[in-house]
Amino acid sequence: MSQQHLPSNTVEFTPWPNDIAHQYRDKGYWLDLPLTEILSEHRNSDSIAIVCGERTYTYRELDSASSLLALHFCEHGLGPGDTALVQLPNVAELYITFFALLKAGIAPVNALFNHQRLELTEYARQLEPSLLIASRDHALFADDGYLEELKALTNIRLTLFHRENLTRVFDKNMESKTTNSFLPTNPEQVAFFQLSGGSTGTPKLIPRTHNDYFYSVRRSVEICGFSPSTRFLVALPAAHNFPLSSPGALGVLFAGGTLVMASNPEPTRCFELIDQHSVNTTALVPSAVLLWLAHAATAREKLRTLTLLQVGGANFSESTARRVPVELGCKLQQVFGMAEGLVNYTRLDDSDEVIFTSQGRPMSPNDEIRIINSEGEDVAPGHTGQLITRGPYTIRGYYKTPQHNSRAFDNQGFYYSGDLVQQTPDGNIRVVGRVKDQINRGGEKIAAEEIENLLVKHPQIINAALVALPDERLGEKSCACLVTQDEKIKPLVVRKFLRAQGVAEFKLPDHIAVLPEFPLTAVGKINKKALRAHMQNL
Ligand code: AMP
Ligand code: DBH
Repeated sequence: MSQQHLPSNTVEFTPWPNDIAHQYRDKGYWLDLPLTEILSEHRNSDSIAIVCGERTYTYRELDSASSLLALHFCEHGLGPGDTALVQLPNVAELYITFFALLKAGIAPVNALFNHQRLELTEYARQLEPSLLIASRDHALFADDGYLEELKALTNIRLTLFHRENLTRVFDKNMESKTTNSFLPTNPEQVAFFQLSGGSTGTPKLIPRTHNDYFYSVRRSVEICGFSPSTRFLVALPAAHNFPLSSPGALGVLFAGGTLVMASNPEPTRCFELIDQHSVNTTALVPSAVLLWLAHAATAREKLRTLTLLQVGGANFSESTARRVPVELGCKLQQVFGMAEGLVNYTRLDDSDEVIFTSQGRPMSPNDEIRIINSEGEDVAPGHTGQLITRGPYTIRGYYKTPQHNSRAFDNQGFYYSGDLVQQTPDGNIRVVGRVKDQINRGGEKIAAEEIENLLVKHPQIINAALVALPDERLGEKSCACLVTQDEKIKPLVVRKFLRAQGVAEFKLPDHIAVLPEFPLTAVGKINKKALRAHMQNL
């Protein structure tokens, strides 16, 4: 499927075929409403939408602050066809900004707060944003050096900083004079970009339309039973697809509940927030669950109000899963999702067996999944194969990467997830491995090729292969295997070299090993399977 060529005030993406789009509309999945409608039902409510440190925002204030900010964008001549690069920590302003951009028809990418120069520059290169929204609390923006670099690379016309000019625009004491008469982009067009964990040299952007994303949020809310009484702790990086949409913050706001912001999943502070704000629901990655379990041994009473813990993003062992209700005193829901679309949930009324031993099943009746072998044939029931999928909220192509798209999607529009799964007779999915060249470091994904490309730029490094090694806490850690000119090359030097290239900290190799040569496959590629086995046996 080729990318659609559109008028200049729209953003490019690969559309669903017309007949399929019709079906999704007929079934009521696509409502042709913009994502801003997430706020519509509770727009005038004085109940609390967001608790962020000492500050709170009611629904009315959230709506009015985002309108003021949208107006500010419009006054600067920004609107449909424009894109924005946003990097904010876990603060209320992240959602205010998100809704403001949607209202003004500007399509943002929300970079994670731990992304560094390399990632941001790549997103900017691909998106050519007209607007930058960032935080001076991030080392990159502490002074204007990097900002100037970005400006030289792009056409950024407006820059707003958190707690500086961004916050002044919508100071919550200012009553909105606006009437919400903005024009978001057409609901079948791109609303914003999600980030892919990736498995290739360059990070990929995921265009999500209003129609598809809104459906995924509404359906998630239905499955997870979110309601006005949901009090959700945002502890994972807020821009990530899981805490944003499964049902995440957008689900909470759609349901009329309350968000409580935590800067990260560190248990001491999170337990206090849960206690103080009667939080009943949250979403974590498995490595954070382990920290919470350890902390709960002495502070369990702080979790009195917690009723539901969603866990996803990386492999979650059955033995840890079984500890959740016993030691944290709440229900467990497993979530297996991807920013490209498909999200699987165990259902709240599933048996313990399903909840503890599977990662759930697709949320939509129209999610099509196939589990295939390396020849592309469906495996026998219960056998292991790669999960491929298409459906009403799974993208048909990454942004502006035709070559990669021809590999990541087949001509039927199925997305190749790279995950190895099995399906149980009752239709639930177990994630058992992966074929994509990626390390899943406690839910943070590292594309091996991206780091290998950086490593071989070092004059002493002849060849590099990044592989996953098992880790008790994170599930996996990364190990950079190097063939070098100087076998005494110091790990410190290698890490410093990578850091100097501006790569996010979590992508720096945990281990570095120098080898005389790499095991090769029959065709002469690095045999990563053999390499991983070799490293594990050392
Ligand atoms: P991303 O590309 O960053 O959106 O990450 C999506 C990937 O995370 C999936 O394709 C899986 O590899 C992994 N993942 C997400 N949820 C789970 C889970 N519950 N169990 C195992 N792996 C998961
Ligand atoms: O890991 C993920 O990307 C993920 C996990 C759970 C996701 O995107 C989601 C739920 O929506």
